Amino acid sequence: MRLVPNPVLPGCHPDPSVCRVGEDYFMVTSTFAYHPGIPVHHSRDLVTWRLVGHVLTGASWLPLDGSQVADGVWAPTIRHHDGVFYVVFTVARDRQGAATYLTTASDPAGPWQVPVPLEADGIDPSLFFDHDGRAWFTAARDATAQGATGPGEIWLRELDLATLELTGPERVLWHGAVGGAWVEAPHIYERAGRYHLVGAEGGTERNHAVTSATADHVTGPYRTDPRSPLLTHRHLGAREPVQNVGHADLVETPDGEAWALVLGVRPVAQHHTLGREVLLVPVEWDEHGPVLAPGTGRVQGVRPGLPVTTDRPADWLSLRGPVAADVAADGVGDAVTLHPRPVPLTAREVPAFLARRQDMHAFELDAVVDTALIGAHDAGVVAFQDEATFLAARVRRGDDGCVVRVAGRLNGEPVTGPEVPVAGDVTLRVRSDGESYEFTCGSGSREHVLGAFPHTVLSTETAGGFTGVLLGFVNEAPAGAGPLTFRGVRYGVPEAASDGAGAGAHHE
Ligand code: 6LW
Repeated sequence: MRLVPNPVLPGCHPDPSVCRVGEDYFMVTSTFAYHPGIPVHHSRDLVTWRLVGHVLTGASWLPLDGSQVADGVWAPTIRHHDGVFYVVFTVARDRQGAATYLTTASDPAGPWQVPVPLEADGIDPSLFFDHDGRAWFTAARDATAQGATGPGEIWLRELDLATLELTGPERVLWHGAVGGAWVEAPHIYERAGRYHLVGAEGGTERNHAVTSATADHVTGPYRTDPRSPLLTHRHLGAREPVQNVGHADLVETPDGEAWALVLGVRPVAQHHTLGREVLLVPVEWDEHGPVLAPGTGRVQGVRPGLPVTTDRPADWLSLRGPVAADVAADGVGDAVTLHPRPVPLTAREVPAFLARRQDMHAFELDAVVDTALIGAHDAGVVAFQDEATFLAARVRRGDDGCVVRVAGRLNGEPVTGPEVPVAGDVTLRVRSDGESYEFTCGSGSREHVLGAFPHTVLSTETAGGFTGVLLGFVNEAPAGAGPLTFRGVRYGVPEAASDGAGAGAHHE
C-alpha cells in the first residue's frame, strides 16, 4: 500500500466527503460562515487536489448574516448518481443544525442549483444510492428514542429522486458504538450485500474516532461493529503529530483499492491554528468490514510543520456574504483590491474582509500599501480565527499622518499595540514560525516589529469553535472612502526572519 504525504489538503478543510466518477475524484468540505461556500476539489490520485469551484456562490448562496464564524455550512456530502452530482449539507446556528439543504449539478465545478431545503433535522446529512436505484438520506441528531444507548442517533429516510423530497417512514438506525459519545457524520456503504454505517464519535476533539455498524438491509437493524473504533488517535498521546482523527468518507479507486479521507489536526504545543485538515488513509475490506490503516491503525506520512502543497489557485474567502473585491497577479505577487465597508470584524455582518486559509505552520504573508491613499480607512493584514479572536497590522490616518499598529481581539478583549508613524509605501507583514505570530511594517530595508504573540492565542483550543486561522486583508471604512489595493501580495514559507528592530507589542 503506497505511503501518502499527509495532510493531502492542508488548512481548514473539515468534514471531507468524496466521490469518484471514472478516473476523477471530487471532494467537498465545510466552510461555516465563509463565502463562497463548499469548495469542490478535484484529484486523479487522491493525493494532489485542485480547487475547481464552489457549490454555494452567487444565486446559490444562502445569506448567513448574524452567524458566528463557526456556524453556517457544516459537513457537506457529495455523491454521484446517474450523471448527476448531489450535495447535501447542514446550515447551523448557535452550534445547532438549523436547516438541511440539497443541491445538484451536472458538472461539480458548477454551476450548482439553488439549494432546496429538506424536511430533515440534525446535522451531517449523507446520501446512499443502492443497487436498486433507491436513494437513502441519513443524518445525526439528538437521540429521540426512549432507552437510547447514546446521546445522539443516526436516522434514515428515503429520498425521492424525482421530487428531491424525503419520503416514507423515518427509521432510527443506531446510537453509536461508544456509549456516551455523540454519534455523527454517518455514511452508508454496501459491500457484498451487507450495509456498513460508518460514523464519528467523541466529538471533533482529542477523543474523535471512526466507528461503525453493519446490517443486512439498508434500513437495518444495524449492529455495532465490535471492532469499533475503526480509527482513532485518542490513545496515542500528546506527542502524536496528528490529533482529533475522525469523520471518515470512504472511496474506491478504479482498480478496486479502497481509501478513506478523514479529518485531523496538527497541533504545536497542544494548540492547533490550521484548523481540521484532510488526511488520506488506506483501507482494506475483510469479512467484517472496512479496515482503516491496516497494520498500523494510525494516519501515516505526516510531516509536522513541513509545508505541503498549498491551495492553488488560492481560495479567497469573505465572511457571511460576497464583498466587492478583486485579486489579480501584479508581477510581484497578487494585487488584492478591497472596497471598504463600515463593518468591524467583531460584527456578525459582512465586513470588508478577504482571506485565505493558513495552511502551513511557518509562513509569511506580506503586502504593500500606499499610505497616500489612506483617508478614513483602517486597513491592513489580518490573522483571523473568529469574531472574538483576530490580530492585524492596520494602518490609519492620525492627526500627524498615517500610523500603523497591531489591533485586534483576543478572547473578545481589544488588543492595541503602540503606533508607528509611516509614509509612502509601507510593507505590512504577518509571519509565523509555528509557535508565534509576528506583525511588522517596513519601508525599504527597514522592518519594524509591531507585535509578537504566542500562536496559542489564535488557536482553536483557545478560541473554541472548530475553524482555523485565515490570513488576509481588512478595509474598514465608510463606503465613500474608496477601495484600497494591497500590492505584491506574497504568501509562502518565511524568508530570512526580521532583524527584530523596534520593540512593539508583546503578549506573553
Ligand atoms: C460537523 C460535525 C462536527 O458537522 O463538527 O464535531 C461539525 N463534529 O461532524 C462542523 O464541522
